[in-house]
This record gives sequence, structure tokens and C-alpha cells, in this order.
Amino acid sequence: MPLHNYDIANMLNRVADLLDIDGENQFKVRSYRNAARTISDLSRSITEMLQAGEDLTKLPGIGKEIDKKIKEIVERGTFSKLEEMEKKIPPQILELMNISELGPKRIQKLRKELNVSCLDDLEKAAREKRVRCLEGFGIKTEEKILQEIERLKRGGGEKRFKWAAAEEITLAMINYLKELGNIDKITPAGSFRRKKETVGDLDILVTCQRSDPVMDRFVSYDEVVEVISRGDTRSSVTLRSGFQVDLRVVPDESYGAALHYFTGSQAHNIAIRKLGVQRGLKINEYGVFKDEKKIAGKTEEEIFSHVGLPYIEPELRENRGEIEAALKGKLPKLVTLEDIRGDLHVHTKASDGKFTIEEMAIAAKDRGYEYLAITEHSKRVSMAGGLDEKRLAEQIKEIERLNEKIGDFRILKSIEVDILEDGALDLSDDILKELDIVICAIHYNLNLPAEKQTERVLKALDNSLVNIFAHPSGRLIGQREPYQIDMDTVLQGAKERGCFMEVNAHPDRLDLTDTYCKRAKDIGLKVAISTDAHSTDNLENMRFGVAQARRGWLETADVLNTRPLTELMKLFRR
Ligand code: DGT
Ligand code: CA
Ligand code: CA
Repeated sequence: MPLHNYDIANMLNRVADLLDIDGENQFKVRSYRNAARTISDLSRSITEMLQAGEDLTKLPGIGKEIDKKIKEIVERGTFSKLEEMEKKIPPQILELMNISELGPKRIQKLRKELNVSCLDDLEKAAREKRVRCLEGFGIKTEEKILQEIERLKRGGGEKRFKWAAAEEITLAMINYLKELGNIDKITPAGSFRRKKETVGDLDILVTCQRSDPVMDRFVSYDEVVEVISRGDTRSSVTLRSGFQVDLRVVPDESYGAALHYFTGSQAHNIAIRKLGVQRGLKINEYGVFKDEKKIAGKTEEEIFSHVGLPYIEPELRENRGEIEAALKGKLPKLVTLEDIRGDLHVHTKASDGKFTIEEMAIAAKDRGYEYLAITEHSKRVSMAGGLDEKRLAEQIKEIERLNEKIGDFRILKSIEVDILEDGALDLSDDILKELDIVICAIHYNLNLPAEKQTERVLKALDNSLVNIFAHPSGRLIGQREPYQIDMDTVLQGAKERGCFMEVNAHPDRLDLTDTYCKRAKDIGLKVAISTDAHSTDNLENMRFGVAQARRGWLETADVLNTRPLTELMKLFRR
């Protein structure tokens, strides 16, 4: 059974959670989490790397011990530490991690003192008002826990997959299906094709000569744990990861209509259908019909043109104004990965990155970039080895030396300066003014009320040396909520001050969201799409940021780092 990086990272995270709940020391817990992070960030398959005999301990965060465990996972599909921990602690307890009030420490307490080992236990204990009596819990927490349990029961706990994880699972599945050889066209549709930041389930469309062998192959994929249905034109399965996949075989002459329909979104489809009705047309997944006679359906372009529209990119199909824009001939010409000329947020060994400045620069140059900004953490972020004034001054000299050496490429002197609680910056202006570009971010005091947080950020942006506000919501998709901040005010404030916002391309972050990208564009505020790379491999994440920007209607001109260096530098002079 070929394991995806996604599966391996999941198992390592599972052990980390169980160890954490068990009260194991943080060093050990973190070693599993770090390895899981490295693996899910990797652009190559671990299974294939091992088959090729590559040494995993060369990867950041993977030592000899973890290396052994990964090999065991790839060989056996699980590993003994996980089995041991699942024997020791009922694994259903991990359901409790979906409750935002609860982390490993609190779960440990619930388990030890109230013998809670699953959601039902917890609900019972909370209803019997036993949870509030625990030290550090209280009535409010108990109420919130009950609300969260209600939410989970209503299906609010429906598992959605981050786009990047969905991609890994999807591509493997599609490759597997294609090996059959009798498939003509195959396309993943739905939210996956629209590049939504999370994907609920996957909708695959196929055209082929005979559907039977395709369906057989689909339901016998070795990752399938449940066949929900199997038919001639449609089958549904659940994969080991919990991902549900619907496969539809459609006739070639309806392919465009089916692709349009199953790409969605539903709201977009309904709006298109309405336009059709105005023209006396019926539009569905089989085609465009006039008086019961099919007049189109082979391509998506045909569908659009029958309602008087040009082709609309999938990322825009949310019925958020794309149809009105298309009617007026005002659709945006969306930014592409090829338009990107550099990366404005990366770390190196000097703080918590894994490679030297030179290695990062060469990797960026190899991608065809013209420039790369080195943005270490500042001293306050001591856990990540943040730089003080003295170390930054040394780094500035080193970058100047490297710029001479590498040539035909520009390393930009920069910093990701921490915004202190009162909105002051963590480094003095004297050193900041030596830099080509300053990006700033919040790392501590994430829990301020919105008004305070907004004030804090705007105060930081008041400093005329600051250029970009990085990961402006601080969220981790599906893991950590964004901090409370009035984003509209921040966007407006950035615009007024001549600052810019960051679209963080890391697939777990992706802030700004699509709607805030659009808002930025509407007020004429430009954004940087940056990877926040901690390794050379992470530079690959740029495409996720570009996808998010495209969903936010951004064009080349809206994105800072599509510009050649000289133009870019002009924008950084406030
Ligand atoms: P997801 O899976 O929750 O991430 O989101 P989608 O957009 O992939 O939604 P899904 O899988 O339920 O359906 C795929 C597409 O099929 C959806 O984007 C539009 C189309 N569709 C599904 N149900 C309906 C419907 O009742 N009416 C219309 N007009 N379209 C539908
Ligand atoms: Ca779907
Ligand atoms: Ca579906």
C-alpha cells in the first residue's frame, strides 16, 4: 500500500497528541510534530525517496530515531510506538482535540480526574456539572464545551481537507486510474478545481469507451476502505484518509456541461442557469437545451458562450460578482505562477530556517527568480533564534558579500520584525533603515480584543520603515482561529500608509483569505505573495499562494513580487 506524505505526517501527529495527553516531555512531543511538519511540507513523496535509497536524516527535523519510525510506517502501514500509545490511551480521546477549549493538558486532566475517554464521556460529565469543578475549568468553560459538542454533533466537525493534502491524495488516485489505459479525459472538479483552501470531498469526471473497467478499478483502489455506491455512471468511495471521492463517467458530448456543473460552485451554477432561462435555455449537467433539443455541451466554453459570457476561470466561480464582471467584459486577468519574480519572506539557519542564505538564494535563482528577501525573526522571538541588532548587522554584511559572489540575482536585506504588544517594533530604527525591505508580524499576545489588536498593528505600520504586514490573520487552517482584528481597518490603514499585505503561501496559513484579497484589490492595496519558507523545498509553496490570490481576483499588477527589482524597490520607499 503506497503511503502518502499526508498519511505518514498524520500518524506522527497522532503519536505526538497521544504522548502529549499522556504527559510525556515536550521535547519528545515536539520531535514528532517537527518531523510531521517537515513531511507534510515536502514536495516529494517519502515513499519514493526511500525506494530511491535517499537518506531522510538529511531533512530538517528528522533524526535517526524518527527515520527508523518512518521506515517502519512505510513498511507496515503503522508503527509500534503508535500501537503502543493507542493501547495505553483510548484513541477516541483524540476526538476531544476538535473542541477549541481543549488542549492536551486539559484533556489529560479530564482523563485522570473524570475518567473521560471519548466525546460521550465528556458530554455526560459536563451535563452532570462535574467539569466545572476541575481546577482551571469553571462554569464558562463547561458551557463552551457543551456548545462545541453540539456543534460537532450537528456536523460542524465534518472533516475538510486542506487543499494541498487533497491534491496529494487526488493526484495519486488519478494516476492510478489512468494506468488502466482506456480513459480519454479525467479531471478533478468541485471545490478542488476551484482551488478552495479546504476541500470537502472530491468529484472526478471521466470520459472513456467503456465505464465498467473504470468503475471496477476505482472501487478496488487499495486505499478504499468503504464502497458507498457502485454504478455504471457514478460510484462513491471513502479512502483510508477519510476523504470521500465521487467518480462520474460522462459521455464525451456532455463533458463540458458536466465539468461546468460539477465544478460549481452551486451558487455560480444557479446564477448561470438563471441567465439561461432568460434566453429560453435549459442548462444542466448534460448540456444546453432549447425546446428539449440539445444545442451544446461538449466544452465549458460552449456553456458560457450560450449565455453570452466569456470563459470564467474556476477560481472565480463563487457567484461573487464574476458573472456581472463577465457580462461587462471586465473579468480580471488572473495572476499566474509564471508571473512571480521573487519571494519576499524566507528564513535561513540564522533563525529557525534549515539552509544558509546562499543555499536559499541559489534555490530561488534556480526557480528563475530575480530576487529573494531574507526575513529572519527578530530577537523577541527567541524560540526561533530571532536576531538582535548586532546579528542583523552581521547578516547585512554577509548578504552584501553574497550579492557580489552570486551575481545576476539580488538578495534583499530584510527582517520579519516582531510587533511588540504596544505596537512598537522589536528592533531599532537605526538598524531597520539599513534594510531594503521590512516586514512585520505578530507572534505573541494573540488574544487581545479586536480593537486593541487593530490599534497595535496600525501603530506598527505607522513606522515609515515598515513595508509589509506578514501573515495578517495568524490562523492555521483547521487548527488555530485567526486572531481578533478588524481586517477592513487594517487594509485601509495599510493603504493610507503606503504599506502592503502578505498572502502567506504556506498551505496551512493562506492568509489573507480570498475575500480579503479581493477587498485589498478593491481599495487599490497591493499584496505580496510570499512562502515564509524555512527550507529550499518550501519555496515550492508559492503556487498555493498564487491560487489563493487568484480566488481573490488578483492580477499581475495587484501583486508586488511580479515586478522587476527596480520597480519593486520604488514601491518600498514610503
Ligand atoms: P466541497 O466538496 O464541500 O468542498 O464543495 P463542492 O463545491 O465540491 O461541492 P459538492 O462536492 O457538494 O458538489 C460539487 C459540485 O456539484 C458543486 O460545486 C456544484 C454541483 N452541485 C452539487 N449539488 C448541486 C445542486 O443541488 N445544484 C447545483 N446547481 N449544483 C450542484
Ligand atoms: Ca466536492
Ligand atoms: Ca461531491
